[in-house]
Amino acid sequence: MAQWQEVSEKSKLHPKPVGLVLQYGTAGFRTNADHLDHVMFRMGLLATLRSINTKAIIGVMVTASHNPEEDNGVKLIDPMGEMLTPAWEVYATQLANAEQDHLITVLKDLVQKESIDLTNQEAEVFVGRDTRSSSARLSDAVLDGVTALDGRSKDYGLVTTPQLHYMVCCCNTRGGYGKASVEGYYSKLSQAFIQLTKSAPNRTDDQKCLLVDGANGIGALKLREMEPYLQGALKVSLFCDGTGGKLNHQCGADFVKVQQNSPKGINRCCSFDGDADRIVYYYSDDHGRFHLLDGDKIATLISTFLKELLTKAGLDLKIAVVQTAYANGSSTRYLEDTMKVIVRCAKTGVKHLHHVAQEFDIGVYFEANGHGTVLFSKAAEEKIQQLCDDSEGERQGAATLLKNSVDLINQTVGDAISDMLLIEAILAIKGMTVQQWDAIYTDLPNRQLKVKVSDRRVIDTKDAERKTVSPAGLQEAIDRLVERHQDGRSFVRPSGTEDVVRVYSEAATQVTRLLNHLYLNQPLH
Ligand code: 16G
Ligand code: ZN
Repeated sequence: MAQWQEVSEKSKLHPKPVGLVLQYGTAGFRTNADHLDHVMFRMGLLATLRSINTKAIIGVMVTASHNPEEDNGVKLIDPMGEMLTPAWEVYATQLANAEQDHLITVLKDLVQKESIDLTNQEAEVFVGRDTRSSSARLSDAVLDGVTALDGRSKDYGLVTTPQLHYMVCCCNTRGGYGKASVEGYYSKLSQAFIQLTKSAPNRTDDQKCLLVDGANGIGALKLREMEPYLQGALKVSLFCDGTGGKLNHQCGADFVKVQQNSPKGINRCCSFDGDADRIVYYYSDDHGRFHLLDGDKIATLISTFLKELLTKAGLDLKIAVVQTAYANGSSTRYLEDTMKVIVRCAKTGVKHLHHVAQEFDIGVYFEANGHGTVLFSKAAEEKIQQLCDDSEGERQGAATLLKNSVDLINQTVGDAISDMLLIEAILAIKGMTVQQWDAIYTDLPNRQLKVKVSDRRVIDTKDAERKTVSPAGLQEAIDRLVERHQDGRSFVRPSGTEDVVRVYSEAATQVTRLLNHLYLNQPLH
């Protein structure tokens, strides 16, 4: 077929380095930008086939998120704005690793397995990219791949990852989710924010001002673009805005979370990551001590707010919080015991949390690292809308706040800009300072480290990564250590993005065994 001939010819312009093996990991492909040209071309091909297969628009985002500027990556977005379905991740890996003369065979195999009819089929792919210097040429390679299979493409250029998810969802729902343009995104979110904060008429200037660390990335650029739409309802002071520093270098959500340190000594502040799908908050207290409000604290604030509104509105909707094994034990305990909300644990990676959150009327999901959002079922959205129309007084007030929250939240994926606006609105409506928010519960002291091993795949886990099943004896050894510490908890899991094993542990205190031995006369072993 002429089509295969063209793909074969074009693929020679994007040659694969012989022997290079990459994997479609937790959030797509990620590695040094110099090794990705062939992967991008092939993901253009894959997205086109997926578009024919689903009869919908598919997104391709070029970014390596919080990783260093020298890296890059790519991930595909499925029709409703969610992550690519796992079966196709396998195809993505096969395609990326096919040697040059096998590429067409692998493609034909896929077409056959998925019964894709290539004759007279329309395909459309949306492409977006972050601010990395390599991103423009790499997204051109994606576009080449789409064209090679006669697909149509729309290049959104510089956008945040969540913005591209939003565009895909808007178009596939024929405008049902919003207008598929950056202006549409800014208007939808800003209007909802302005409406929400009308419920807090006495906001002080202090409450209206927020310091934002843009990780020297796309989030800074887009937030600046959005500011006029907010009409002064939020005054953002941006730093690490990409005008001087390097992407993600000593700034951004991952740096702040991992280093537990702020890029500057400051009051209420938040940090985005390199593609603006993560956010963490923090402040320094009077003694200059740094306080982090991570994804767990964010999930607590949001779920508390929503639960209170449900009660006021008299709406019987099932709300749950989805966390990962990294969630601080204090947050889980607070949510279950004090807030009385259902808490579920999912495997690391947004797609896993998203999936579990879909089981509830309202599913709030956040990873401790700040990636998360809220999902509302269709039925929940309809009930909220109905109550806005049919009720009055306090019930209607609560329903309207719920409705505006739905509009402000980007339900396709975690979105730093949308999350930030929601948090700012909640703090304003509840008249809460960042310190009061922080005091809702106190984190258990915890540590994380990564260990290089020769083969991380020897570690297999179960129970949402909280227990190991292999190698034999490892879980028993962890259990023996953990049971010696009050509120002790620890787990080991192979990373989905790096060739390392991650170790997490927490306990009620951080007093070392040596101190216990010296002062409390406890045995050292
Ligand atoms: C990816 C995930 C992030 C997860 C991290 C874990 C998405 C969009 N991103 O960055 O959510 O926390 O991987 O990395 O899903 P690890 O497996 O190396 O610990
Ligand atoms: Zn990210």
